Amino acid sequence: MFRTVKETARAVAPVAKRAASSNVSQSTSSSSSSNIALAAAGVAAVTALTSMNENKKAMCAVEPVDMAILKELAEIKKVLANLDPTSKILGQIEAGLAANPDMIMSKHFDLSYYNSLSDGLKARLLACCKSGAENHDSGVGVYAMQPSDYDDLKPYFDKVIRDYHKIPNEVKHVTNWDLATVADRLPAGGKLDLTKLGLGVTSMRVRVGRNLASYPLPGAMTKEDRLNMESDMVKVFKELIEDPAYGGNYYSLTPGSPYEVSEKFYQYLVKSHIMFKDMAADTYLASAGIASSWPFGRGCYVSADKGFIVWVGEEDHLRIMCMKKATVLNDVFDRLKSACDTMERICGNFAHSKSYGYVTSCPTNLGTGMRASVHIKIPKLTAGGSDAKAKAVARPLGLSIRGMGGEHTPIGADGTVDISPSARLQIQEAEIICALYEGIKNLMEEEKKA
Ligand code: ADP
Ligand code: CIR
Repeated sequence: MFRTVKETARAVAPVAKRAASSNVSQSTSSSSSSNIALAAAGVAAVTALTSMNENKKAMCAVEPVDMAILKELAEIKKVLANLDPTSKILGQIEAGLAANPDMIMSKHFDLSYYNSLSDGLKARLLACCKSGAENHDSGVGVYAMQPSDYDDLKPYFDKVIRDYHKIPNEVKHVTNWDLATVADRLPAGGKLDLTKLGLGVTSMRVRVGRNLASYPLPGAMTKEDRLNMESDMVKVFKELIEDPAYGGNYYSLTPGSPYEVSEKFYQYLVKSHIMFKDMAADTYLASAGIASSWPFGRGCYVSADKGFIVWVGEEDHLRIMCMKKATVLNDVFDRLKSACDTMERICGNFAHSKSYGYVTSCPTNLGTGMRASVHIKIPKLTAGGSDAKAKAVARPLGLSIRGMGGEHTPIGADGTVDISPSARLQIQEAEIICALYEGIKNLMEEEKKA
């Protein structure tokens, strides 16, 4: 083993050296495939070196470490890190795998597939992988940049998607909102009534992520794209505002927009769970380019009764949602279906993939793009202020636990959490809302037992 590693390091060292010097002497924007291959060889050399170094104590009885190679390769590593962006990101992906072997992006990044691509597709793949390359604590680490990325880079994305969504075979996603098709899972009368589970008025929300086929996905949008898309959406919202079934207002964060709101009002909207948080603070979204040009092109439409909301310019072009403090889940689900139909009629078809359903920036949201959640109190499962036990109990029930302000926020001091079915892909919309109802029932039983 030691000999093999060392031999590898020896074999690739001259190649890596050439990579370093050839890149240094060339323009920094060079990304020719030969440079990439050389840089990749450099990265391999560094990996071999690292492994060799780690093993040196155990192996020194066999043969001492060659300090000259060690020094030489450390220098190459430094040069590679400052080379053209292509070499840099390949090195970051490699380092990401070492730092976090479970990260889905780097786990499935296959250099031979990458090398088989055209220069254009290579650049597109690396752009998708940038977030995980720069944030080694990512769980997924990859965001699509164009609606067509999932299909054009299918050999890579299919592995990522099947791994995250735990789909062993070919993905076959079907869109179906019709609750009549899941009648066997509904209580008699078809109502998903939370009072039957012992709950009172509950804060419920169902959202879907949607993207317009005519723009790049948020990670690749220019400031101009963002402003143009917001203008297109303002035309759509004007139609809704004139419709008595919707009414309401559009609130923009774009400086100078006729719909611009004050910082104070924006904070009120965030606190009221109506508007999204400052994305620039999210390092995953920032690395992906999704948070770029903040706050330009960002805003939200709110219906007159505040129950129907559309976010513009967050992780997806649109997040369309219905919210209500009520007792029957069907209310928000049925209203969202009808509102999505209205939106799609006005906006034109949303970006869609034959294999993966509705296209979203993050592969975790593909398919339905739907998250259906309620805020419920589980003080025993969250005793001591930690959500660890609640998460451990919720996972096998197919539920995710989030904080009161959404993802990556703390749970309520009184033990209130946000719960939602985790599945988004190869599950139908109608099944998700049933899964939420069943999940609430199961989690409350666990709370009683705790
Ligand atoms: P998303 O659900 O779109 O993935 P987040 O988890 O960040 O994004 O949540 C977005 C906002 O929606 C947050 O302010 C969160 O508190 C709010 N929210 C989510 N579910 C509910 C709910 N059932 N009731 C009230 N607010 C909710
Ligand atoms: C990660 O990989 O951990 C982040 N990119 C977040 C992934 C979760 N998905 C999401 O927020 N839509």
